[in-house]
Amino acid sequence: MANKWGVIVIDVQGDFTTWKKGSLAVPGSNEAYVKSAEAATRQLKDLGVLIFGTQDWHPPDHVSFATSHPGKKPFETTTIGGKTEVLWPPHCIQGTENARVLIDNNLFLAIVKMSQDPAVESYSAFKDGKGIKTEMDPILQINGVENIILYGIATEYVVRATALDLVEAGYKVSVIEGLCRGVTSDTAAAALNEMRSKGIRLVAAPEDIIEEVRRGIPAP
Ligand code: VGL
Ligand code: ZN
Repeated sequence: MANKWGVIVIDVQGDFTTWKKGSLAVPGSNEAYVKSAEAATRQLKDLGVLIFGTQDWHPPDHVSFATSHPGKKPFETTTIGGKTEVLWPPHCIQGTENARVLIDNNLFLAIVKMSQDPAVESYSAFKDGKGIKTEMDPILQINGVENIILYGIATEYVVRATALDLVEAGYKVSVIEGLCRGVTSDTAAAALNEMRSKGIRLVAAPEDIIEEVRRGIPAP
């Protein structure tokens, strides 16, 4: 049975939300947003879908933090490992309150922690910035999951990078747009277009896919 449905809830953590006054709060990430993502996750789990999550989990001196680059401010760019990268306010520091996943942790079969290497910027929950794979792929494989439903934060960073790596690895991926939040509307819209152009299916709302799961129709 290698055609099961799975969900990957991306980085719904305090530091990315306005609800928890996070250091890198993205627009529209209020309590109502988190509760709607949680409700959809519970509904999908009740239909038998396997639920996985990701958790940005940085050491305090992570290379993506502006504070690690004297003279640099958050949202400026710099070169890391030969690539131009955005610098962030410190966020999702291992073990801190706002690094917690805000969705009921009992819903998850597993939560994959990411971006733990202090020297490496990583936006994909599938592999890090050096190309080293996380445990995501083996976890999906051991559970026979092939059709993946993705949503969370941030649209143009971890949602985008993870979705692109998953399709490249042969998974079928559907992104629920209404349950994603981006850093800016322009970059989020561009990321959604890029995902669509690379074979990722975009659906507007959880209802659009819940009915399909209920009827047992495999993703296209
Ligand atoms: C993310 C910026 C920095 C994300 C993580 O989860 O999309 N964005 N770290
Ligand atoms: Zn991060």
